Amino acid sequence: MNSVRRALLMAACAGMALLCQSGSSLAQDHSTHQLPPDARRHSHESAGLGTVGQPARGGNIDLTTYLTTWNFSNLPSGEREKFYRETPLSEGRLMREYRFYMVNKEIEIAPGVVFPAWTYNGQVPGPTIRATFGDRIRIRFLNQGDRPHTIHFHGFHPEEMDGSDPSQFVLPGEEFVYEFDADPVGVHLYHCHSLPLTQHIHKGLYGVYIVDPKVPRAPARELIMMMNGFDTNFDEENEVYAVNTFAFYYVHHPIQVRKDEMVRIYLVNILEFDMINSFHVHAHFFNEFRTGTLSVPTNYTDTVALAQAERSILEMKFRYPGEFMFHAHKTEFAEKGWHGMFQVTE
Ligand SMILES: [Cu+2]
Repeated sequence: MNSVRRALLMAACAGMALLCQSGSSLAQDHSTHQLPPDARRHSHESAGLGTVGQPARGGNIDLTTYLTTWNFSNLPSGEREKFYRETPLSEGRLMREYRFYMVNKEIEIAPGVVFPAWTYNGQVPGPTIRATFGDRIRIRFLNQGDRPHTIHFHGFHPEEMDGSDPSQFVLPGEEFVYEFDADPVGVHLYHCHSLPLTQHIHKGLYGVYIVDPKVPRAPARELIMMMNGFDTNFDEENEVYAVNTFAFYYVHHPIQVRKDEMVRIYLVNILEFDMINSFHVHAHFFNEFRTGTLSVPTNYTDTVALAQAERSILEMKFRYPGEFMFHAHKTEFAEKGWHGMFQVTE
């Protein structure tokens, strides 16, 4: 292709990424002779729905594993006990004990884009905590960072467990033990509450906290999604948006589900700087249980909007096999990384 035609195509594609699949693949004439087997998805990517390239540097956990991991269930036996232990209490309750540590760590948030994160246990989002209503939760938190940090939980707890007053900030090298009952039922979150708060949150110190009802919810394929973003140039605006940290990760690694099976999504918005975030799924509708606190759905829809710290449980069944997008319905966020795919099989 001559360079003038290529430049014209690329200019047109920059303005109309969604409409330029054929033009875009022509523009990438070096690679057309080696199209990967899943050409359809890759045509999405070359059309602008996704990054060019794959994670190389890493520094974070496996984000497909993250979707279905709670209470350190991703760790092999022997390793897991260093971070999580459960002991029976009276009346069927469990004591759930966790080890959390804060550590500064560079993580990759888009191919080749490394972010100097502040993390719980070396991962963003932090480890998911999950308990049954009434269980006792005890978290031993060690600050291995270089400034004061805390863990502030959403949910009931006494004042001294709130982690928000400067007198409760955990200094570098020090340890604090948070302890409270799992209450109320729902999908909640935790985050650092040190000052300045915007910085301590958007740098990566947050995670999901789920409280199950005593009578368990119906069996389902359960997925954890935290909508987040990253300010890579410190201008108090996000340059990269995602669900679960890495831009377009689930475009490259579609989430596998079965047609007609119940899919339950624990959705949390922790996005800093922007007023609102949203979740939209293509071609299907879901029941929404806002905050997950009530047993009846509060909405039946294909799009939800959440302010920071708002969250919802979404339950849906895919009626059709195939590939279906899910993304922020704030188009800017979708184009900057908050975009994924479900792959539905029979
Ligand atoms: Cu902090």
